[in-house]
Amino acid sequence: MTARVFDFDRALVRLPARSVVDALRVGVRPPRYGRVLAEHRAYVAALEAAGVAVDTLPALEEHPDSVFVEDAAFVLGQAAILLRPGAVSRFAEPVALAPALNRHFAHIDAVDRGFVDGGDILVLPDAILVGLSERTDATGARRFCGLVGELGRSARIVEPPPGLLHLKTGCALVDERTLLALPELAPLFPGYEVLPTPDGEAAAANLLRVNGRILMAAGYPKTAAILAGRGVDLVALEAAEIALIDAGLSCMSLRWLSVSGSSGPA
Ligand code: CIR
Repeated sequence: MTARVFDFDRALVRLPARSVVDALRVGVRPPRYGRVLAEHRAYVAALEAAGVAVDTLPALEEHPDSVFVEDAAFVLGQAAILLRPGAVSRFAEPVALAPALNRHFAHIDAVDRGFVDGGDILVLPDAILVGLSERTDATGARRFCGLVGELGRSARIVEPPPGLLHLKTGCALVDERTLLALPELAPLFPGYEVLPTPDGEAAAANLLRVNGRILMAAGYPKTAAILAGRGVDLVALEAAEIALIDAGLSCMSLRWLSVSGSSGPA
């Protein structure tokens, strides 16, 4: 059976640092370290229960946002691309991640100009999208698309409406033909069925499809009702503490399929 873009058997995560209380985009209050740690533990357990072997890296106190490994690199099958996060305090995170990526990937490349955060990269069955944002600029996005092209895959740039931290703050793949997305993002996905996030539940959009499961933030009953009955197991995870720093479930891991024959957009 051909693998799907959300079939994964490996993931890389990094333990949250105590300095996460000083992370970027603090909203109503800073997160509590103990609660972030608890959310992270449950997240890793959910990945493992979904069939993923997780490599957990040590916390990096000097990088408050380093628990959000997704923003520092992009991984696909046997290859990894170091990104260039667009926030000054996150510039060094890709370098810190490189030794771990070297352990897992035969081919490693790097975006060498501009800025790209992994939260702006969405892998769909027919395309890899990179969204422009305050963290991802046109130069970085073009360099990223070039590197993806060298891997024999194609990526294209999209321009989501302003206001979101990242493209994936507002959308996620539910199955091979369906996304959950903020209504204003729907035009970015021609050819797909787009389930609009229900009123008051925009924060549920950053869910994570992993193999036969959907990991979603707890506390969004209307979204859970929409997703129920679509042939996937729904796993609700506490994510309220990381939401205080504008983070969701996709950001806490890099995920890939290590066995050969992994699928993805051509
Ligand atoms: C930041 O502002 O960079 C972090 N506080 C949140 C990063 C969330 N990352 C993601 O959605 N991919």
